[in-house]
Amino acid sequence: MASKKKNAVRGEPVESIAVVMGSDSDMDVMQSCIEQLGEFGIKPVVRVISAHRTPEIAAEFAENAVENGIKVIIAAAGMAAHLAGALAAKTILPVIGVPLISSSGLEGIDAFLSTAQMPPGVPVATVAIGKAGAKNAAILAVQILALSDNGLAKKLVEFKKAQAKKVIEKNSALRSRNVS
Ligand code: RP5
Repeated sequence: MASKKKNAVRGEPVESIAVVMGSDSDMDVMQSCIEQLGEFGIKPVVRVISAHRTPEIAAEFAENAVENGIKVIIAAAGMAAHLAGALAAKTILPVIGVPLISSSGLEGIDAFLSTAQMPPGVPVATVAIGKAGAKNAAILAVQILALSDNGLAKKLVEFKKAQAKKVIEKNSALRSRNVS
């Protein structure tokens, strides 16, 4: 399993996916990302790191991510959300950005634009604002790992089947209640 490999340098167990968020106030939403990863059997590295309040730690985390066995970084932040971009600037790993709704009153559009509008040469794979994006970030990260992990690829196939089954069941339930 990708998430249980040993660190080649220190011989410690390492996790393949990092979930980094700008503040502990982001945890409510990012919990759904962590739970979604858990459904695929992945326990991520989880950190609170701020691009603005702890820029040196953000740079250090990204610079050491490859050596620490991380393969995909999920970065979530609200307001002027530069975390995903700041991490992407310092690593060759794929970075998935999750824009979050904060108390700014802009419903996450501020974070969405800050995360998505990266200059050419430093991509951030930006997902939807909030909980849907948090969940999709987990699935996208698993899809990236599944390119070289058959076990995860099989789990993704099952996930898609289960998802489709739920929709078909909801449609049947609706029809049995004679909703035209
Ligand atoms: C961002 O500012 C964080 O990601 C969070 O969404 C927002 C507000 O942070 P707190 O003031 O709640 O720590 O950097």
